[in-house]
This record gives sequence, C-alpha cells and structure tokens, in this order.
Amino acid sequence: MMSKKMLDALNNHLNEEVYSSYLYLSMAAYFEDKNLKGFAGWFRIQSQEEYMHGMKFYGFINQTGGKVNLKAIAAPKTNWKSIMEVFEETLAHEKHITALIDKLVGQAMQEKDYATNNFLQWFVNEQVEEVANVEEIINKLEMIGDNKGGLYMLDREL
Ligand code: OFO
Repeated sequence: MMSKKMLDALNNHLNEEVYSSYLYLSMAAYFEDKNLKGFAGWFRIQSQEEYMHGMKFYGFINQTGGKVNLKAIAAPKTNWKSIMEVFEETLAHEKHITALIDKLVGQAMQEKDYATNNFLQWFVNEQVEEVANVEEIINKLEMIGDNKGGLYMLDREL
C-alpha cells in the first residue's frame, strides 16, 4: 500500500506534467504567431507528450488504489524575447522536472516502495533523452546565430 506522502507527491507531479504540456503549447503558439511552423509543430508534439506523461501518473495512481486529485494549472508565460530564450527556458524546465523525478525516486527508495520506484524509472530515462534533445537544438541555434537561412533550415528540420 502506497503511503499518503507518496500519493500526495505523485498527485503533485501529475500537475507538473500537465503544466509542462500547457507551457509547451504556449511556446507552440508563440512560434505559430511567428510563422515558424516547424518549431510550432515540435512544441505541439512536446505538449502532447507531456500530457501523456501526466496520464501515466493518472493511470499509476488509479492502478495502485490511490485517488487522483487534480489541482489548478498555472497560466504559462506567453511571450519570449528570442527563439534562444524559448529553448533555454525549455532546458531549464526539463532540468527542473528531472530534479523532481529524482526526488520522487529518492522518496520511493526511502519508503521501500518498489512499485513506485519501478514506475518512475521510465521517467528517469525519458528525462535523459529530453534534456539531450533540447541541448542539441540549442547547439544548432548557437551555430546558426543571426543567419536567417539557417533558421529556415532548422524550422524545416523540426
Ligand atoms: Fe519533459 O517532462 Fe515529462 O517527464
């Protein structure tokens, strides 16, 4: 049986994942407005993935006999100074999520909650991949600099 503390922490994290989905959808909207359809599409997919992450928590909480308690979703930022700023904030956000997942794993281990620990391992791996993907795009943006042609190419690639 999962502890109340663990259940509360999982419910809080469900909210973090849904907020991530909302944040990335806001970033998608920012790029739609700039007619950068490739970047917009990339963030729309990230948004869908984050919603699915939230749903994994929803499913696991139910499966283990806990109750899902949904909380308010904070309003995301709607404007950024530059494309680079959007990706730097995405990277910072993913690192924040990684830290939260690590904390949940630590709590599950401390409580000898092996089922929750096992469930969280998928997210541990996923975070490594997500951070690496964002870092790769940031590297490309650094190479491109102010080159409009490079930006056009990257938009197409995404
Ligand atoms: Fe990109 O964060 Fe979900 O897990």
